[in-house]
Amino acid sequence: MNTILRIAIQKSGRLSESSLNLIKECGIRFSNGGGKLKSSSTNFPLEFLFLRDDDIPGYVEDGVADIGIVGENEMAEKNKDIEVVKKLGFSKCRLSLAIPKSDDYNDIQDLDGKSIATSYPNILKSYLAKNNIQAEIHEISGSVEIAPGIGLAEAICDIVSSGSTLLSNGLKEVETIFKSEAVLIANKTLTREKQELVNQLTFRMDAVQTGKNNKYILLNAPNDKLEEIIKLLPGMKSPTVLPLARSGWSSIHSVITEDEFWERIQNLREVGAQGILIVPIEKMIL
Ligand code: PRT
Ligand code: ZN
Repeated sequence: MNTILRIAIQKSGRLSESSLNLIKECGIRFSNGGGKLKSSSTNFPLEFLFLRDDDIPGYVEDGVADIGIVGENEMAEKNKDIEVVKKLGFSKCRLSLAIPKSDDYNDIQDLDGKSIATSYPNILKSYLAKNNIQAEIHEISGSVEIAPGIGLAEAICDIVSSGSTLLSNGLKEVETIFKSEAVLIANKTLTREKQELVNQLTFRMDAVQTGKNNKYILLNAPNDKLEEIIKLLPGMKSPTVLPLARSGWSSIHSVITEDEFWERIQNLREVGAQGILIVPIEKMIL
């Protein structure tokens, strides 16, 4: 029988769309309409299970799913015996402690003896223990940000992204205790055949991610500036240099990372680059 890999994806929520987009960008076709619980790919041996994110680490540990996509926060909280295959770079957020805006705060000692509401009791417990803080943890499953306002707790520990939820609830962020992004997780006892499918999938994911982190750059420059420009654009091996129809000029093609992009463009203009074109890269294999 042909081996089929099972992936658990969040059914609906903040991880769903980006998870499915990543799989589509890997060239894997499937249908996920109609709120189905399961689906299969038509061109890759992959079966999808659509679940609540809270259940994904457990299902991957049990082998109901072979791999899954979850936030690192959920994975750390559930503390299952699973493997992180790779970080996926989306759904970035942090787990932070926050208190009412008007309360004084100097350091973590100020939370000693206080009550803290959270949906992440395990991560919070270990953070407090590491810092020798005794606090009463109230585990609640949602709307944590309203806890101080209704008198349930004096502080909260919750996921923060833009910070606007804290702000609109009269709270201020005082400590970041955990940083998170989406990760691909896997069962630790996959068969060799399934591991091979995971390798094929992560090879494609790497190509998509590397493509996103880089841009293709084309520019024109006078030949006497080529050396300086090449120093600024090392490229994958070295840049391509092609002569222009106009004598004394060349076209230079290379790859540039997203992080250093604006600084490099500035430097390139300063040394005489003209007609700079930047093109997105769909996939990049190093
Ligand atoms: O139904 P299911 O259990 O599957 O989903 P869920 O409601 O538990 O999770 P969901 O979809 O809200 O989030 C899934 C994952 O996305 C989380 O586990 C995090 O890893 C990640 N993530 C990224 C976030 C956020 N950003 C985020 N902003 N998860 C939650 N939030 C919430 C936070 O709880 C708070 O209420 O957004 C609010 C804060 O956002 P800002 O922008 O106002 O700071
Ligand atoms: Zn959840």
